[in-house]
Amino acid sequence: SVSAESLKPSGDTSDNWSPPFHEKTADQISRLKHAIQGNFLFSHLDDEQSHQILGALVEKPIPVKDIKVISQGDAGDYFYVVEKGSFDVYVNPTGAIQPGPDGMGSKVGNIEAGGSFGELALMYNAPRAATIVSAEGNCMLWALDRVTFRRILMESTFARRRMYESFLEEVPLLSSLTPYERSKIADALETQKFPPGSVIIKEGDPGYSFYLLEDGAAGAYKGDPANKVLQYKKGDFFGELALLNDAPRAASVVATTDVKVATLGKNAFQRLLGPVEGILRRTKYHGVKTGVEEMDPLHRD
Ligand code: 1OR
Repeated sequence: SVSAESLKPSGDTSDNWSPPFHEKTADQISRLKHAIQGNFLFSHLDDEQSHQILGALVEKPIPVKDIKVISQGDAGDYFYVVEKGSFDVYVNPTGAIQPGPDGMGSKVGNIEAGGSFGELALMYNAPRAATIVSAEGNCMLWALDRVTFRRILMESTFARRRMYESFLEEVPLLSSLTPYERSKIADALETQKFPPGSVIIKEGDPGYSFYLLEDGAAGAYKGDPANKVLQYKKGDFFGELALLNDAPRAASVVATTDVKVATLGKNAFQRLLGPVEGILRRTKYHGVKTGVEEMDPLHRD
């Protein structure tokens, strides 16, 4: 049968490529499914793509602490998903790992079970941007080869990441984040569309998501719909208060035009927007009963 994949235009002209298939035990399959369950990188794949990825992943146990899985400066070969254990990320600002005790540079992060790493070199045909070292014993990784990564994940997941990266660069709230932090947010966003007049958030409801306005215009009101308190345009955010304060929605938000929003679930919001929580909390809604111009000007220019 002809797969959808082979009908898609791609850099490599049509060929007989099919992903490697590594037979797995029932136990491996269930562990693997559990490991990738919460990972946004796999949530936009169709059934065939998921099946191909599951088949192509190979188990890679990392039995002891301090094993270098990736060395900064090397060429990229595999993308990794963490099933068990955790890994530290080191970056040497001068480039590749240097000889000597400080050669790996300083620790800039940690990746835990359910997370993944090693995508950048494969996406951009670039040297490894960081060194990844096991932070404990008895870790388990799943590795995806470069070709399968490029043929399947690049056309779906990472095409989305790139699209959202350019939008997120223009969002004032996120301007203090590093590009890598914005990439992680891009992976976690879900797109939703609303026709004019539809209620995106209803006052009094519990809050499960945070919203970035990707396209169109929306307005917020409290109580009476005539009582408009805020106007939102592309790049603005809303829906943060209920999540920050664990409180019901403080206002309704209604689409003024056709609207496209990018949403983050509560967990992702807390995990990924931690660095801008201060800005979110300082966003004050003065005199919400009186006018659209009264939101803290800090976030309204
Ligand atoms: P890679 O293929 O370049 C190293 O191999 C991997 O480390 C990289 O893909 C990412 O998956 C992962 N900057 C660059 N790469 C990072 C970072 C990172 N964190 C994890 N990786 N930064 C840390 C941000 C918390 C920015 C440091 C300036």
